[in-house]
Amino acid sequence: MVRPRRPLGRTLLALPVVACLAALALLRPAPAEAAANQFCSGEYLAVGANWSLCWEIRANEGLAITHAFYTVPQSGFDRRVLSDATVAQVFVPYEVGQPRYHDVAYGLGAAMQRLNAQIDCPHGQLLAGGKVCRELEDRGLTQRYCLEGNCSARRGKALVLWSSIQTGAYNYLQRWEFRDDGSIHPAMGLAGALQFGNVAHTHNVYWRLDFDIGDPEHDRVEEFVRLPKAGSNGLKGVSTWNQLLGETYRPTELFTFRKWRISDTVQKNALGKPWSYEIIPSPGDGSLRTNPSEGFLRGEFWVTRAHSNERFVSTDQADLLSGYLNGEAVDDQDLVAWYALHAYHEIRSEDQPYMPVEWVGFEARPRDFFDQNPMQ
Ligand SMILES: [Cu+2]
Repeated sequence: MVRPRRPLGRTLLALPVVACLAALALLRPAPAEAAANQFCSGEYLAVGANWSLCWEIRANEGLAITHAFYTVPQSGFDRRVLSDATVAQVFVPYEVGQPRYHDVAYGLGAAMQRLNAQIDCPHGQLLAGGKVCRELEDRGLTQRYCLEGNCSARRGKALVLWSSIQTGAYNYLQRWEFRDDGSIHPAMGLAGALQFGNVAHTHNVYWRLDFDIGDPEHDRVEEFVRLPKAGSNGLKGVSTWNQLLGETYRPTELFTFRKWRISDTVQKNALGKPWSYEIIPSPGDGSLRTNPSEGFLRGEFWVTRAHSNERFVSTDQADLLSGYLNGEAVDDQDLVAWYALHAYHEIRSEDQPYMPVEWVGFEARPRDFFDQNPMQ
């Protein structure tokens, strides 16, 4: 089975299916705080689990989140978190050197498959002609507190949008999960059948996240580091956040608990701490480094100034992401965070005849975005 290949020029110029909605959003003034229904309506508006979202299908990136607000109607809480969240590449090189697939360049949106209401989306609604499932999921126990034998507990909810994309023999499940605690869980499910039998390969999934916490401007990016305290014989530790001052890339580093956050330089919570969202690497994730022609593999986290024409990581011919690093300052600006996960696929017997779904995903969660746990 051969994957569909598309000419570079055509794929990169493809317009969103609901371009008219995006155009409408551009025409309206963007208030610092306003629910997503200011920007979209009908099936493109998803509401639940304290979130209001706008979404669309794009030819290249597939299912895209175009606005995300954390919204609690009862209390009037209504605050922007994201303005644009997409999958910016799924790069799949095989260990024998070839092929090296750049699936977003070929078009995830064009390869979306219809879902089955009973099996794929039993508790939700099928949208976009059956290509998108919107569900409000029970996500299990989220709190439990006991005092003198009296216990209280609560279960959580998540607003989920997902779709199924055929890439050769594979099926990707593109999933966006927004939880009632304010956390966001982007994920890609690897499913379908093996493309080439017993040939190991990696699935390098890149997300592009335009965090606009409170408003689109005034973003800052910081990196967390934890080190043993000098002179403590390893028994004490110290940690801090270091600001990244220019466009850059950073590799994952699990032994210092490295993670990143995007914060607002103006807005602070009731404790005087800046509103922020942090990206938590998945502990089981690895890394892949090849050669300079695939420079986008140098780091897992990238930060760039937000430019609407900088949307993709790579094509068959080019390392685009590295080209976006051109020395622009990233303090107090509108920024985009890029985050990559690498799934090493060592073939196992259980991958035949159809693979069990394997999820590749991470968490972006609020840090001082609220004054306290928002689910009280
Ligand atoms: Cu695989």
